[in-house]
Amino acid sequence: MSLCYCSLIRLSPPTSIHQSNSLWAPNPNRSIFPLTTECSKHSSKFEVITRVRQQGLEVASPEAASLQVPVTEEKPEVPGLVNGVDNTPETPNSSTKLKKKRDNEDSFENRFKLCNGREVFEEKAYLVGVERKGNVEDTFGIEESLKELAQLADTAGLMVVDSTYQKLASPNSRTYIGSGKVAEIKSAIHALDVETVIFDDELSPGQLRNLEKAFGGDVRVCDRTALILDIFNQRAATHEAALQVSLAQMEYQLPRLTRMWTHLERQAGGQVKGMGEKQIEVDKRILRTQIGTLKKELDSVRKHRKQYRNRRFSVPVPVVSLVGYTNAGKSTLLNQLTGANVLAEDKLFATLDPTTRRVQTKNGKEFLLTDTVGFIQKLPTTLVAAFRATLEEISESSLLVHVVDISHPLAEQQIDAVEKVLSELEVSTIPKLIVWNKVDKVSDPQKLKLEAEKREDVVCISARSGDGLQEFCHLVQEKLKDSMVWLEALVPFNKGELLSTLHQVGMVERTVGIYREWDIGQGTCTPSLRKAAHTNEAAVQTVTPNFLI
Ligand SMILES: Nc1nc2c(ncn2[C@@H]2O[C@H](COP(=O)(O)OP(=O)(O)OP(=O)(O)O)[C@@H](O)[C@H]2O)c(=O)[nH]1
Ligand SMILES: [Mg+2]
Repeated sequence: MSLCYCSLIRLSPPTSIHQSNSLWAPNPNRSIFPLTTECSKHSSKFEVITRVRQQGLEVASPEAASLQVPVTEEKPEVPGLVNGVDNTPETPNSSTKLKKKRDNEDSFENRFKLCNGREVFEEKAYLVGVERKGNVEDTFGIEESLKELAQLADTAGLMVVDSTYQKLASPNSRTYIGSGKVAEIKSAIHALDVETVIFDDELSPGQLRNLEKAFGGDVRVCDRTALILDIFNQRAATHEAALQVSLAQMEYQLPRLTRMWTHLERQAGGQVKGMGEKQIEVDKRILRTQIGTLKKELDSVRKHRKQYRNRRFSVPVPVVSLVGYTNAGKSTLLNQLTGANVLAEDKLFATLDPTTRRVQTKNGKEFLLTDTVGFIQKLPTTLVAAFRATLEEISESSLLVHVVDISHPLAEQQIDAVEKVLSELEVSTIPKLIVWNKVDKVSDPQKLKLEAEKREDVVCISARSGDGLQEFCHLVQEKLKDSMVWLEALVPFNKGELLSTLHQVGMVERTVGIYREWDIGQGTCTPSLRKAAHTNEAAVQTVTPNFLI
């Protein structure tokens, strides 16, 4: 695996978005001119940044005046160096320059921050979106979508300095946005010293290439998918998650390999046309081989996990999966109910790997509760599919608990986005319970609770304070009951301990006595129970409800 990684890094151009583990390291190809506190030369630039940093992200609408920041060609000051020794005389002018250089260095230092347990360079990012005219499917609205993109960028360790969008009937096939907008963004990003431009939708390989060309060589261009992949890459904690992310990144990278070899043609003055093309083919082949190796490794890791899961299923406790929009409070709920110590924080995609814990309710019943990766709008299903572990947990559940951050202004839209992913994953048939979480954050919790009561399968909770959790557990039991089948079980005298297991995993309506011998009447039990009785293997599975059938 490490071999794959190394060669992947070698393959990637320094400006590529998907460099494993070093994605947001400073771009080695560019000199970074961090903000200075001097307002003379860069006064307009300084104002823009402080406004953004003080008030959070502001979305510049197309109607709003575009950033009128003059494009100032900055040249790095190179003091006179002889044999590495600074021999520049200390004139008042040069001391100002030195001070400025020192300020720059300080500012550069300040841009390293701890993100997901690693020190990363906080690149400046500029966000771009497209509002599609008359598109009813864009329920989020462009400004909200860009705010969410800003949260994603923040989670990835970037500093968002500004954003903009354009209203279009459909995205431009060559550059996603119109040429006028490209020029406007180009001048803004150069004035703001932006290192990365992030687009809110997935860009085609051609669009990516054209935009990078238009903005200039040292500005990275990436899209929402690449950003999410980077967050996944930073946060993958288990071996399987790391493999999954690498695979998803390589598959994303494959069609986008083209641009990094164009420099060969440029260097050769266009005389060896096709040279880059051949190299691309070689690289694609290498990448495909790496993808194949990764898939094999993933298969073997999954086999191991499957064995573990099968062992888990030998104790037939129903599995309840928490699904929902990212940041809805799934992990907080798991932690509250089970005392698990899953990372729960106000960041997108805090959870990547499913965690399962046993929940013991007050009436002695048990179920397994699984926390899963959150969903997000505009999430390519192929990316969700990469998280097979999560999918397996979801598809093998007896019940899905859809956790909703009801205090979020776009709760309805988030619900729709989650439902869309669930239907794409073909798990819509699994019974569902809706949980309106974070009721402590809404202005009128009482009104909300009344509203929830009117609806079927909705319960209001605060995972943080614990409010409503008892009712939640009760409803989970009720919903699980719906998915059970009726059966009569005759428990042999010498297997009396099975009764307590039955009470744990099923809902025992009536116990009429314990029989001394096996006496299974026709039609009173499942064929598997009868078989078990005859072979005297009173395995629990044979007498549990249909979540095992
Ligand atoms: N006020 C309030 N905050 C909550 C509640 N539940 C969760 N939170 C907060 O919401 C944020 C996200 O919570 P998580 O539990 O990490 O959310 P998640 O759904 O697991 O998120 P992902 O793993 O990113 O998909 C954290 O800051 C929690 O403290 C709640 O009931 N009330
Ligand atoms: Mg979580």
